[in-house]
Parts: sequence; C-alpha cells; structure tokens
Amino acid sequence: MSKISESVNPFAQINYVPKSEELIDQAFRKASRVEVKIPKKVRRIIRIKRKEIKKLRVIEQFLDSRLTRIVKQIPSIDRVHPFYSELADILIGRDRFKKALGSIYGTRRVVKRLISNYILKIKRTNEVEEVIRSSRAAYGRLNSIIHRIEDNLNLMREARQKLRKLPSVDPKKLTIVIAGYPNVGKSSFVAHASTAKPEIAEYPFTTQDVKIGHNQRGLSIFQIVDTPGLLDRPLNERNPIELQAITALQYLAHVILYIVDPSETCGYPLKEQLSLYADLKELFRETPFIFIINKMDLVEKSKLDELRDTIKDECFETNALKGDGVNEAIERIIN
Ligand SMILES: Nc1nc2c(ncn2[C@@H]2O[C@H](COP(=O)(O)OP(=O)(O)OP(=O)(O)O)[C@@H](O)[C@H]2O)c(=O)[nH]1
Ligand SMILES: [Mg+2]
Repeated sequence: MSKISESVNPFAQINYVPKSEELIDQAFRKASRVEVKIPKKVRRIIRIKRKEIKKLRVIEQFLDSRLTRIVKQIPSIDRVHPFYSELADILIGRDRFKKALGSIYGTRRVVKRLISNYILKIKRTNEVEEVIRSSRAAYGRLNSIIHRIEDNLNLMREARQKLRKLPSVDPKKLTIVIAGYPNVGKSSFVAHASTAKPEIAEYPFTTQDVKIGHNQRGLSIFQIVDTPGLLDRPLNERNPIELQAITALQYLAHVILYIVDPSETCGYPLKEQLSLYADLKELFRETPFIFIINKMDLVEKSKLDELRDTIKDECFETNALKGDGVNEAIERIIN
C-alpha cells in the first residue's frame, strides 16, 4: 500500500479565485485606462480605430493571463498523492473538478477568437459609428462569455476553501490513525494524546473531517489523525464524511487505533462496534491494530475483562474524558 510521500497538503497554496463579475470588471477597467499616442494630424477615424483595437487587445491579454494563472496554480487532482486526490474526489468530485478547470482554461480560446473577429470588423470599416458599435458588441459578448464560467469559478472557489484546510502530513513520522463508531471518544483520546484541540461533544458526527495532531513531548515522534465516526456498513453506502475516515486509514495509517465504547452511551451497540472492527481488520490486513476500550469509568470491571478476553489484538483501557490510560497506549505504539 502506498503511504503518503509528500509532506504538505498540495492544495494549501491555492490563491483566491475571482468571481466572473470581478474578472470582467477588472478587464474592462484596464481597457478604460488605455491611452494611445497618435499624432494630432492623423485622421479621427484612424485614431478611434487604433484606440478601440488596443483596448480589446488589453482585455484579451488580461483575460488570457488571468485565466491561465487561475488554472495553473491549482494542482491536478490526478497527480497529487492518492490521499489528497481521494479527499478532493469525496469533497468536490473528480469529474466536476476537472471539467471546471477545463472549461475555465478553454474560455481563453473563445475570448481570443471573439476579439480577433471584432478587431477585424473594426479594421474593415471607415465609419466612426461602426467602430463604436463593434466595440460595444464585443464588450457585451465578452461579458456573457465570462459569465458562462461563473459556476465553474464558483466551484473552484469552493474547492479552494475545502481543500486548503486539509491536514499536512509528515511522511517521516509515525502516523497513528484513530477509528471507531461515532461518539465513542476518538477526539477526546486525540486531545489527550497530542497538541490537537478537536471539537468534543456528546452527539455523534461531531468530527466532520480528518484532523491531525502532533505529540506534545519535545521530540516529534508521531502524528495522530482524528477521523469522523464510522458506521458498520458497506463501503458503497458510506457518506462523504465517513469516506474521509476510510481514506485516512487507507493512505496514512502506520498503526490503526480502534476505539470502542462498551458503555454504549455513544448510542451504538457494542456488537455493531465489534463488527466494524472485524470489517476494518479485513479491509486493512497489513496494518497493525491496537484496541482501545474507552469510557472504562462507565463500565463494570467484569464486563471489561469479558470484552478483553474476546479481542485478539493488544488492548488498552482508557478514560479519554480524563486522559487515564492514554499515554500507556501511545507509549506502547511508539516502543
Ligand atoms: N465518561 C466518559 N465520557 C467520555 C469518555 N471519552 C469520551 N467521553 C465523552 O463522550 C462524548 C463523545 O466524545 P468525542 O471525543 O467527541 O467522541 P468522537 O468519537 O470523537 O465522536 P464523533 O466525532 O462524533 O465521531 C463526549 O461527551 C465526551 O466527553 C470516557 O472515557 N468516559
Ligand atoms: Mg470526534
């Protein structure tokens, strides 16, 4: 299985993507500032033609470079590491992503052709009226061409917002990924094991995306990845929130720390939690698992022992609310 090889989120550096309105405003404003130095003795019609042509060229050049810049700065979804590529697919959609970029980039050609046509029209006439009419028509058409990519620009703005927040992962560090049912105490565990300050709450699906924490004690030995809760169901029935957890398990985990809540105060039966555990072990056969029995403060000792006996992997008991047992489990993984 290929683990992560880049150390940073490839989408972290995407710059602001303008709205179509902003693009067109900037283009027209640039054109309105155009000045041409033409000797006074040159006929008025020639002067006007030159000026209008220059304005259109300025617009063409501006849109060409601006649209190119927007597209080129966005990493190709097919070329980034599969961890990021899959997250982008889950959060935005691979095809939508590619189509939007293609259409933004392709608009350069449409603009170019349109402007060439109008420049030709302007060159061919000797009537001031006709020059003005052609210019106006060109602006109108440009306006609608750029507005046609409004949805695509909006999608790339959405992509930027969602993707730049993805965690950066250090490939040289031991990576522990947490998994388990919703509400079992995954984020509470991560909060005690690392620098991360995840949101913790008494309802399921509090954590909605993959978050990364680093160990607190001086040396940077490991990173720990908090994930959204998983339900026990087939992959193709999983929602986008759960799929992010699966992607992290698949591409990042050197060790999977599976957390259960035998008190069932999470709202899900232990039986289902154990069934998911078996499924994940099947899915990620090559990755070592550590089994965490959390909320031990809410369960009788005899029940804990009984559960411990049924688990083949190494077990730890924790109270992630207070942090009891968390360091023992982490130290075991590190050593
Ligand atoms: N009594 C007790 N409560 C705990 C323990 N661990 C977590 N909790 C509580 O359980 C609830 C859920 O904790 P979270 O850490 O948000 O659980 P999670 O697994 O990250 O939940 P999702 O992000 O929704 O999947 C919170 O109210 C915690 O305070 C524990 O060991 N004992
Ligand atoms: Mg959580």
